[in-house]
Amino acid sequence: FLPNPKTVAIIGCPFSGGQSKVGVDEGPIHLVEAGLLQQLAELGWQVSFDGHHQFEEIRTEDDPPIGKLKNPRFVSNVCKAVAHAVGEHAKKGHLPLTLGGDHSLAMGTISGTLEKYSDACVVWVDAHADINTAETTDSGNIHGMPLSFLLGIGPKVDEFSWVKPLLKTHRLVYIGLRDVDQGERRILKENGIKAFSMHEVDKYGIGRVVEMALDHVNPGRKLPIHLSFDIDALDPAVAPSTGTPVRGGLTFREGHYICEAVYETGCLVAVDIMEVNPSLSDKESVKQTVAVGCSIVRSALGETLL
Ligand code: Z70
Ligand code: MN
Ligand code: MN
Ligand code: MN
Repeated sequence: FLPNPKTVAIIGCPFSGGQSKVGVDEGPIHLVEAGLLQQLAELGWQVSFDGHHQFEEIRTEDDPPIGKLKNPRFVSNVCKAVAHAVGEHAKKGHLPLTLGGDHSLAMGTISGTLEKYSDACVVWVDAHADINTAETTDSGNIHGMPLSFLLGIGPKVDEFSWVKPLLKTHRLVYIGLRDVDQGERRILKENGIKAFSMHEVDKYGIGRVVEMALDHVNPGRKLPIHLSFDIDALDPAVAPSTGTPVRGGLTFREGHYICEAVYETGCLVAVDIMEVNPSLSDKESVKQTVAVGCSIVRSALGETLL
């Protein structure tokens, strides 16, 4: 799908409005400072980076909840800007790599991908399903909800009417789930959405899981793939610095294997790396998490293939 020479367009999104812990907005800055751009250049990519996105902040006082949704206008405006940025890069034939920031941003990134590739499928790697609706959410944190908007599931929220429900349920697959809310379980079941939880990773091994996941969303390996990777999919021993660590996660190799296998299809058109929070846990843990974030991205962009 991508022209040669391959260009990756980095979109740094220092944004934390989709959840309530401070610090996740510093994720992109740390990933870039750790040398991610040079590392991707060494892999043979042309790297384009226009600096981290500057968002016009809407303060919480000026952004009261809509129903249960917290910071709805701020999240909506930021995601809309990100959708535009991702869409423009994709239309130029570049591979947008979005550095989060919290996972509400995926409402923007996937909307942008679908603008250029309407038949794109999504591989969502996460401990969480992020598919709550305005009705089912307990927390009101929009980073737990992006997929319901992209799929058009649940009550319409005017503020998010710009999000076109272009993603089809059969074009979404999860890997790594282990902390799924009751309401989300019902949504997955009712909509027949394919999910490979940690149970399936144990049962079949990561090789078979990725093969089955790709067979489901991308049978002939002909469709474009958007990879959305929440760092909390990895075990907290591997990636401790994140807002909602959940034990029993993917090993270092399992996480990297997913990325390598997706790259190997030749169908990858966009990548998100989300929820790296450098303000949580000690300095060594932060360093480790940021380094893993960089190496996950390198694997997704072809590093480990001989
Ligand atoms: C919960 C919610 C979530 C990440 C937490 C948690 C969602 N299902 N996502 N941490 N990355 O609030 O909706
Ligand atoms: Mn570009
Ligand atoms: Mn997530
Ligand atoms: Mn998560």
